[in-house]
Amino acid sequence: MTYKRIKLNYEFDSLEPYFDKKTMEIHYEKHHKGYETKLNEIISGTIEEKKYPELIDLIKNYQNIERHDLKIAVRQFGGGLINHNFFFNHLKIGTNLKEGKLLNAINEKFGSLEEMKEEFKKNALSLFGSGWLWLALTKKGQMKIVMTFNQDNPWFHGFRPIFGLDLWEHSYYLKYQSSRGDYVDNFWNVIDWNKAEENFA
Ligand code: MN3
Repeated sequence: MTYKRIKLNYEFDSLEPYFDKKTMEIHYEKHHKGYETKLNEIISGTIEEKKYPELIDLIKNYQNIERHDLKIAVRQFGGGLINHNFFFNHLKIGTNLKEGKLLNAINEKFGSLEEMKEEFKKNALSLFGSGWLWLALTKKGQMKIVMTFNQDNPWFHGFRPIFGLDLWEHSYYLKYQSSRGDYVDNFWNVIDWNKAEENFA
């Protein structure tokens, strides 16, 4: 298997009570594993697998894949795999953003951290269907809230993500049902700001 899920460096119940154990377990062991399995099944033995052994390179070059079914698979399952690897890697309780370059950039763009959170939530609530919301940088280094549909991701579109939030119902419905806004509010309790700063740097 060429492309792999990250190993979680925390337990399924580590993000309680904000992200519940059952949701985390199903999310990682069923959904995330499904993207991993399906991508590897279809890409095994292809030229693309040899050419891009790193998932990030496969994702960045997805537009160049000629075989139609493979291109679709990379978009859906490759996208799902990299999105969840990125997302699960920046979850941790108890970090904060009190100073530093990321906070300065957020303040400059949005006015304050609170205003960024409000803007992020407004965007999250406006998503119709399934997708993701990201804080990302454009090629020119401008900070931007970016929405992507299905398992599309910022790399497809030339953005570099700082952090992302899964807005598929499978990521919150067991605990929050239709209250997506509460899920977004609680995301701020489990975001690992240290990882976000690393991603920004
Ligand atoms: Mn998901």
